[in-house]
Amino acid sequence: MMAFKTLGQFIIEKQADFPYAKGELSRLLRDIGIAAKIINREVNKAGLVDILGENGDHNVQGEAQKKLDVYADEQFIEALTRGGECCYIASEEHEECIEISVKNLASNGKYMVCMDPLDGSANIDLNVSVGSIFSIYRRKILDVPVSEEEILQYGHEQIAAGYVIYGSSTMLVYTTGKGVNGFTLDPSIGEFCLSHPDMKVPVDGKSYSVNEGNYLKFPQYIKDYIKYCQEEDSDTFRPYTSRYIGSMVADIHRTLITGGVFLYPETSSYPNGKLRLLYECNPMAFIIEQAGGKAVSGTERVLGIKPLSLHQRTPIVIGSKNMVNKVLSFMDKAQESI
Ligand code: P6P
Repeated sequence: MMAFKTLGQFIIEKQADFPYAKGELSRLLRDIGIAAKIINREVNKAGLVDILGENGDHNVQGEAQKKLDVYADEQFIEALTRGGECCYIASEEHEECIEISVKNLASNGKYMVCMDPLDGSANIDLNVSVGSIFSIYRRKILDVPVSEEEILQYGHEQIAAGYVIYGSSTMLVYTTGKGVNGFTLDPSIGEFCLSHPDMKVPVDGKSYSVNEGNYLKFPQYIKDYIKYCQEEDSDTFRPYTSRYIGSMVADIHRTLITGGVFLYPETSSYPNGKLRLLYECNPMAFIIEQAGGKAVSGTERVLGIKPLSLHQRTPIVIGSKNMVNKVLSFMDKAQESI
């Protein structure tokens, strides 16, 4: 039986990538892995334990909060607090940031985490894959109290980003800017083991992923692109397959592995797109770019968008480089015709 390298061994091994690292980032990634294992245990038995259904509360998005959402949020906050490397958390489940501070500033954590503790929550009761998404920034000034504008950094300033997908198996996929690696949880030993080293997005794909129920609300260039996907052309493997799970982590994970393009464009109901910049689009864009893919809002690179607020939304087109560029060519054509 091949002995897999565990997440912990891999993180320590890669610590050498950061000449000045004293282990803080390694410990922070370890803390996230611990929370993921605890959440995985509950997600896997959600159908059995009275943890499904709504707890009567609502989160800042006004969405009915599922108990598992709250549980996942609590587990990440607890693990990050206990680990001591993180001083500030922006979570989808909280309107304001959570400060984790100890008495003297000097011993506070140097890192800040943006997270969606359980993305795709509408699918929880349907037994469809859900996931956790995280994005890590480093503080730039250490001797002053942390504040919200410090976490509003460009996506290209991320130190690390990753997701956990709770699916047919549980995987943790992350990047620290030196490529993307995937780890599969081996329940028999309770460890994430390196199963997908150096992940790369195929430059082309044969599937597109978009909620076509919004078709009438899309801008014309997106409608034109969807029609392009459905045309018969064997040279470009069209018509493409349509695959949409409605859980961003699952849709992006498939795109990372098989290639393809995922789109959540602006619509008349979501003029700035639906997905959140800080804890959905930026981490996924960092991962996909590190794997050789591309992620744009339409008008600009996702990682180049200046965040102005914690729960800011952005449109997103992300995946195989050639397919994202094709979408952009439809946008350019539409703009020329104005
Ligand atoms: P729609 C889940 O609620 C989520 O935030 C993402 O995980 C997913 O990609 C998107 O919303 C689905 O949105 O409007 O297609 O149901």
